[in-house]
Amino acid sequence: MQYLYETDREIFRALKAEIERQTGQLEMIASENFVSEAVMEAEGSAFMNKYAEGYPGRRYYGGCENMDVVERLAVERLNMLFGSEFANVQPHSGSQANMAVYFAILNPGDTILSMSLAHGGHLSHGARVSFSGRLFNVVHYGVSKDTEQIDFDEVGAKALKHRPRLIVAGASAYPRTINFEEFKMIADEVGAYLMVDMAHIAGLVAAGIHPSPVPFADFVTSTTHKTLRGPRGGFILAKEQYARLINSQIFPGIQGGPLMHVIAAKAVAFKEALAAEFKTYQQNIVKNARQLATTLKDRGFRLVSGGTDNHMVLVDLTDKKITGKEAEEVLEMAGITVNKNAIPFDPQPPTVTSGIRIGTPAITTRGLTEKDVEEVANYIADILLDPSNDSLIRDVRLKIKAICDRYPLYTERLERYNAVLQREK
Ligand code: DSN
Repeated sequence: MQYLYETDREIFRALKAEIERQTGQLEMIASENFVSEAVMEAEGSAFMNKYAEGYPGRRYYGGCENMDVVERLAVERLNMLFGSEFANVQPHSGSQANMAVYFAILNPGDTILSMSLAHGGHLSHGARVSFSGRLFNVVHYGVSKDTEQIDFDEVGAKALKHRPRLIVAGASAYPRTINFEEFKMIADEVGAYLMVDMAHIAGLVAAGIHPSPVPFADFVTSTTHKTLRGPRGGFILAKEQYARLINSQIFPGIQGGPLMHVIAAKAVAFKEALAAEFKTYQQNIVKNARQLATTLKDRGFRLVSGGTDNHMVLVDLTDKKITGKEAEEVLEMAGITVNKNAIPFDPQPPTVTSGIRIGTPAITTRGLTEKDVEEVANYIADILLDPSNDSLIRDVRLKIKAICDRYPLYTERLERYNAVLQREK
């Protein structure tokens, strides 16, 4: 860190402050996680200097022999992890993975049937403000009012009525198991392709804790940095018959040079995910989320769909005297980071919301157990029920700090940063 410090103190200080923020509070944003030191080493490396447009063995630049090793390993490991026939590890993000699949099989104006953002879907599944909503004719399904789970009657009826060319399954704020087989049956009935965006649950799928979409979907897209605990990025899985089509849509279709340092870090994360401990880690994520749900319910909070099957809960705050936005802010003051989130049929606008989404992947990486989660959930409840109580917030902040000290993270890295600063004194 000496080099960064000497070259750019502003960035060094921001980096040090960020690692202190990440380690000194509880990260409970459902889509975030902490990568290993090995993943960070692979990404912060000389791999970032290399152009490698093309694919292993077929590059548009010389000097790619080490890039080929890296990308082949990433692809092999990913296929092993998910039992897939074909993988492309070049998408810079989940959105770009989705874009490549859309461009591979759709023409502008074609119809997509996907989950509404307001009911837990994702921007890149056809929200009007995203490229996907601007280029395609998008029809949405949602959850049923009674169960707050995906309404397959609605999915089936809309598929028959609108005859989409593509059905998209997958969500960013949905706490229940998704039945991919049912989606496949509907897609077959109307002759549509099925794409599953498993970004949130990829780690659970890899560990066999959530049913896999791979046997049912024509295309599976994902990010690498959520439950899967890799670097920020995306990938696409498909049947071998789509390999050339998908490859050409990523490059040269929508991307130029792949980020080889990120692909190296993805390869490391996939190796970690293939290890036996990863399954235990994923089981613990789900146990912790269930504990969070149980304690919050015991404290009088209503959860969307009544609970959770995965790594997150969605808390409905409509009967409490606090909005999602206020809840996010007050919990942050107490050292617990969550995000405001629309709940199905939310009367508030997306900038305010009536809900918060709370996830357990990152705290489980730190090592928190169900007992710790019960303690944290009680602090969350205390604060949300009495959000103007400043002394309570201060008190909880200290208790959260104590939990963080019990489960340290990136200790050596922090020591290195501090050592650099010490030399200044
Ligand atoms: N923005 C991510 C999330 O928080 O769920 C999805 O891409």
